[in-house]
Amino acid sequence: MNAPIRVAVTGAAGNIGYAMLFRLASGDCYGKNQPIILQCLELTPGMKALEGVAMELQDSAFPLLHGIEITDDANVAFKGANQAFLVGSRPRTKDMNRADLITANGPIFVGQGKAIAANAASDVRVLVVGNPCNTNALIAMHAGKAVPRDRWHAMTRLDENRAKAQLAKKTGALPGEVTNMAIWGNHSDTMFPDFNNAKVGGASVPSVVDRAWLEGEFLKTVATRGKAIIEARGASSAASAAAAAIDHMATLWNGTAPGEISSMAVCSNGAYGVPEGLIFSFPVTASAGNWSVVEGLELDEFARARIAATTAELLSERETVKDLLA
Ligand code: NAX
Repeated sequence: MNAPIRVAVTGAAGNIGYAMLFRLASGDCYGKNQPIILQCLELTPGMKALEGVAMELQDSAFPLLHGIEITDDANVAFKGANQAFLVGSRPRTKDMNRADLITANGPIFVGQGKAIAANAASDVRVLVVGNPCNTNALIAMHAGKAVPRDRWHAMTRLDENRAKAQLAKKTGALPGEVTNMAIWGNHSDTMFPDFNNAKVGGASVPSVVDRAWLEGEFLKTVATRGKAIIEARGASSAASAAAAAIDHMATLWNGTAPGEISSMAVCSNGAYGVPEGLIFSFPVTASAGNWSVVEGLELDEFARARIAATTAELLSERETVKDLLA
């Protein structure tokens, strides 16, 4: 058995938090030999509910759960944290557009970025789930400058998983047979699920699926899936978002299999012409907590146009929050 790691989760009493904590505690992310100490952060009004979640975690008697701390103080939640899931943020209400949401949530990520830099373990890895996650991660990365830039991630794994599921459904394959399904860009409806470089049962996707469907219905279904879930369920994706967050951090922790590509929104180093410093979803490989962008993928004119559009959106989001970027 390894020594326990400290895992911070913000927004821990929310829907995604509730779906995620039990899977973290049961070993689904870091494996059955890796005990964890959960450090859960909530807003003060959410603390009562969080107490109840902590009681349920205790009652589950997970052998790998070596401790649960609950707090409304970010400095306490991130103390010694090796892994951090930044889920808590203000949800978008009917009267808000995307820019309003960005402005409302930005200050949360300034505070949390600073608290991570001041308190977390030297090997900390951070995944931002709270929306708009790419730009929130950008804000946190700037506020937490002492933490190397490659440690800050935003989540596009749910988009990757949704794309895999749609391709599996279309071809009759199992989801596990769909590989190398990379998402480019922003976690928004401008992101580009790169069907050209994806594979089903080892075959290139465009060689087995009609291109018109890929460019049309496939992209639309993946881009609007979150909305479709809200319409059907009356609430936004929670268990699938939690599953994707666990997938992302498990991939980073365990590494990608040889030849496997995954999607992570990470700080651009200029690869594929994406402006440096943007938190941008790239096709990556991972090993022992580190990642690298997969080089040399072919991008046709259609893909390049889609990537240009999602880049433009992220640049405009960066402009909206420029006063928060220290
Ligand atoms: P909930 O509203 O159920 O839960 C959010 C929780 O965060 C609440 O309990 C709230 O009290 C807490 N919170 C708010 N501000 C906080 C702060 N400053 N510090 C600590 N806790 C804070 O939302 P939920 O359904 O769990 O969604 C959470 C976030 O995930 C939202 O921003 C949502 O938009 C985003 N999502 C991101 C996805 C992605 O793929 N990146 C997909 C799913 C989801 O939409």
